[in-house]
Amino acid sequence: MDEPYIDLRSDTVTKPSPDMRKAMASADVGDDVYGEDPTVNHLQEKVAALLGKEAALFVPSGVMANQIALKVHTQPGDEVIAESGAHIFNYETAAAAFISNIQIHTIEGKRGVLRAEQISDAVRSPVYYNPQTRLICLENTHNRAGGSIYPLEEIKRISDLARRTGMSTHLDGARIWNAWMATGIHPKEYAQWFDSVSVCFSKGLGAPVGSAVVGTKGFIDKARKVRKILGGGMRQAGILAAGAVYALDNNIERLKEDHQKARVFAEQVASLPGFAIDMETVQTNIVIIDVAKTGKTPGEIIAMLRALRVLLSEMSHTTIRAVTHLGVSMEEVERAVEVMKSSFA
Ligand code: TLP
Repeated sequence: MDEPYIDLRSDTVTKPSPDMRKAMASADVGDDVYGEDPTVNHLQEKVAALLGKEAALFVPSGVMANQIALKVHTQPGDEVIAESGAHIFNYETAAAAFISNIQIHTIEGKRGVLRAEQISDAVRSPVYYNPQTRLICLENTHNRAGGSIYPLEEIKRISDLARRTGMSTHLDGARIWNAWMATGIHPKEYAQWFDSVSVCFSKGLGAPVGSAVVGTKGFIDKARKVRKILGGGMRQAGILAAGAVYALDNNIERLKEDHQKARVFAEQVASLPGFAIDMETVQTNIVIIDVAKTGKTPGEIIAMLRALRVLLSEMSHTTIRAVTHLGVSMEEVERAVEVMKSSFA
C-alpha cells in the first residue's frame, strides 16, 4: 500500500475527529430556516458572545460569510478598500462584482497590513462621478501574507478613520483563532473595532463545514435574508453546528501546536538552496515559500513533492504554501522537511 500523504496544502483539509463526529451524530436538530434548530441557535449565541457582538449567523462557508457582509454593507456601484492579497479579492471568484455589483480598490500592504494613512489616501472624494468608498475590509490572520497578524494598534487607527468618514468595516477573521493563540489578544478585542466579522470553523479548528458572520442584530437580520437569497438557508444544520461547537470548545488552544510546527518547518526549509521565506511572516500556521531562485516553477516543485507523498499548494507564479493543522503531527512535518531536503538540498 502507498504511504499516506503528508497534506500541507491547507488547514481546510482537516477531518472531524471521532469525538467531534459523536457530538455531531447526537446533535439536537430542527429546521433552521424557521430558526428552530437548537444547536445552530446555541452556536450562534456562543459565537456572538465570543466576538462580543449582538448576533451571529451560521453559514456554509467563509466565502459566503464574507460575501454576505459585503452585500449588507454596500450598494451597487460602491467601492470597498482591501489589501492586494485579500481573500475577498483573490479567491472568491469575483463574487463581490457578481453578487453585490461593487468594485474592490486594492492597496499593496506590508505583510498584508495596510496603514490608516494609505487607506485615507485611497478614499474617494465625494465628487458625483467617483465611486463611493463605503467599506474597509481587513484580514486577520492574512492568508496570502503567510498567516501574518494584523497589529491591534493599526486596526484601531483604521476603525477610527472609518468612523470619522462614515465608512463601515468588515474583518475576514477566517483564522482569527490563530491570531488569538499567537498574540493572546481575544477575538472580542479585535472584533470591537469592526461592524462585522466573519469566522471559520472548518480550517484550523477542524470542523467539517461552517463559518459565521457576526454584527449587530439589525445587520444579522439583513444577513439572514442575503443568506437565503444565496441558497444558504439550511434545514437540520445542527449536525454541522455541533461540529463547530465542539471545535470551539476543544480545538482552539491546540492551534499553538500548529504554530510551532509551522516555525520548525519554515526554519528548516528556509535553509534549502533557492527556497526563500520571509521569517517575519511566519507568525501562525502558514508558510509561504518563494521558489523563484530554484530554477523550477511552483508547479514542478509541487509535482516532485507529490510523487514523494508530500502535498503543498501553489500560491502565485513564484510561491508555494505549506499550512500546518491538526491532521499533521510534528513528526510528519519533520518527515516532510526530510523529503524536501533529500530532493532539493
Ligand atoms: N482559504 C482557502 C483558499 O481559498 C485559499 C485556503 O486554503 O486557505 N477567508 C480566508 C482568509 C481564507 O483563507 C479562506 C479560505 C476563506 C475566507 C474562505 O473560506 P471557505 O473556503 O470556507 O469558503
